[in-house]
Amino acid sequence: MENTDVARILFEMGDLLELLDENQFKVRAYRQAAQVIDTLPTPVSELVRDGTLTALPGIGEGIAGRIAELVEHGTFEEHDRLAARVPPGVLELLEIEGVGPKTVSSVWMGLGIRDIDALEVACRSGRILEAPRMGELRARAILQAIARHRARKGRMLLHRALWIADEIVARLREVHGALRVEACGSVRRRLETVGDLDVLVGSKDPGPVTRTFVGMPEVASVVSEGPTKSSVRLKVGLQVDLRIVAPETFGAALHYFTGSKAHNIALRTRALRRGIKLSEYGVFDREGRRLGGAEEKDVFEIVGLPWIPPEIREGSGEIEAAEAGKLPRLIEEKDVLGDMHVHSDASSDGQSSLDELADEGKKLGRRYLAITDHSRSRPLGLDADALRAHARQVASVDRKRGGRPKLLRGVEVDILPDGSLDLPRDVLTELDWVVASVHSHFTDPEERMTDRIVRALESGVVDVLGHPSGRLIGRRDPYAFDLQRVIDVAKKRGVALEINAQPERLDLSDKACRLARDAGVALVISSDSHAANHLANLRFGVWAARRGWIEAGDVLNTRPWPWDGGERNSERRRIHSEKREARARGGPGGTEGSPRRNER
Ligand code: DGT
Ligand code: CA
Ligand code: CA
Ligand code: ZN
Repeated sequence: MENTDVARILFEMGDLLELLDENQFKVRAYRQAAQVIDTLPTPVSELVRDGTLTALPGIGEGIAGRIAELVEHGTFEEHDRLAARVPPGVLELLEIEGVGPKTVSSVWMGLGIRDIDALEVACRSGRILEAPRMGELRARAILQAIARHRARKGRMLLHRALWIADEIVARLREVHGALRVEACGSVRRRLETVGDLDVLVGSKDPGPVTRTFVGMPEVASVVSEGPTKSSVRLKVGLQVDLRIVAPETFGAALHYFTGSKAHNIALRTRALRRGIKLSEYGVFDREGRRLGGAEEKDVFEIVGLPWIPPEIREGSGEIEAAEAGKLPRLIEEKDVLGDMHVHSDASSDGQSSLDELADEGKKLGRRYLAITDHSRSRPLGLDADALRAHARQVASVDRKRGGRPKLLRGVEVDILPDGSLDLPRDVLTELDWVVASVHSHFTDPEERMTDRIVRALESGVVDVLGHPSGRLIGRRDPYAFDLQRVIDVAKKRGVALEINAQPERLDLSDKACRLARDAGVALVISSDSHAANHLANLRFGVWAARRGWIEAGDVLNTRPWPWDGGERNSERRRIHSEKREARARGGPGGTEGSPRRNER
């Protein structure tokens, strides 16, 4: 059992207990345990085996016993007993944003609402107003949240889908006669969520490939099975489409099934104008003679274009850019030298010590890590004195380790509802790096939220705006704010915008990255790690950046630290923004006149 599965069931325990109005201490205990397990760097099964579970913060004998039972049997007795008392549809109500256990329990017990459909009907008819603390505004908000819940259902976050895709690809590669195996579709384009997986195999002998595919242990049901095309539904709910093609058409099929559909149509149209026919079976001339198709690059070559990276194949100007020789040279993970948003166990939700973080960072080849724990408004966040002491600790660990990687003294300071910062200026200016983020009052109206962020950016002590939109993909929409204005102010003030690489944030999003790039704003890609094993998530931020046409030069943490000789805040930023302006005017690496600029 994966840590995330264990955590999910523990979180569910908290919900079940709360719905059934059980002891609040117990509710909290399960949730805390879930949180700890969720961000644990080691497999929980190891701790069970070693009997060291109770060494974890907040895990007592009782819960440790249940976790052991869970790891061994996939469930535990108390959970099953509670779950049997709550209809599954009621539990699903909790997935709707803004609907907590109190509301669920009152509409379930009070109005007999047992699933989302019934909740929707009650919101529309106004019957919901009979529930306590319910008004028309809230009912309307719930209806919107139900719509969002339905829209995302069935799409999986990229990181989970990619993990599953890698397993399937690895398994099929072992099949005799499977000469080429690749995952294509949205997962290859690194879209932030994935509808289904598309796996392509090049083989002359499809039988064994198909048999292996439909017989995988993850398969819940076989949707269809045929010599060139099969589909299965996995136990986790995801559908996987398999295509098997002859090796000589593999490249053409890889291109076709990578998509996107919009890109395919645009490229095919361009090919047709040149008398070339593109399809998943190959590249052909007017007389139907095969011109190529074994390799994906053949497809581009024959239509007279350079190879276009999958991440930007969205039919949003990439073909025109390729035509004009103005494809961006997309940033790669190896370009990113450091990580600028890392939490340690000094603030409440961090799990790893400075040494553990540094060890893992070193393993991943990072040259510097900014340690950015939370400020005082967050639960157990640091006040001015605690932050000063923590910064000294960071510096001392850094000295002890000889700066490999270099540990920077930073903070993630809250932007308070009025736009002021959660710590005094003098503490902030002593640090190497200041991330400022919104963590509260997400429902402020757009203008107030924008003013709030702008005020923080204008403080002169902020280096980067953390997770700028506040979204949690599929769970929480971005708060209402004027992104373009934030971009403009960030640009003017020389403050960077973060590309937060947490798989469920990806914030800035791909689209927002492209807007920011067009405006010449400096970007920073950060993992926002809460445990050492999160540091590797940086790659998800790199992919979001690539989807946003970002090049290494757009991203500050592709440079060795100290950047530009280590000037503090405003000065350092001025230099960066001058360079970027020069580039935007068409200097080296300039992009003036490229389609993405004309597009606006
Ligand atoms: P998803 O699964 O919703 O996350 O997104 P995709 O892009 O993986 O979409 P999917 O699985 O429906 O199809 C995989 C690829 O196959 C798609 O990216 C492009 C190609 N494709 C599918 N339908 C069409 C079509 O009608 N025309 C063209 N030209 N290509 C298509
Ligand atoms: Ca797909
Ligand atoms: Ca598909
Ligand atoms: Zn944050």
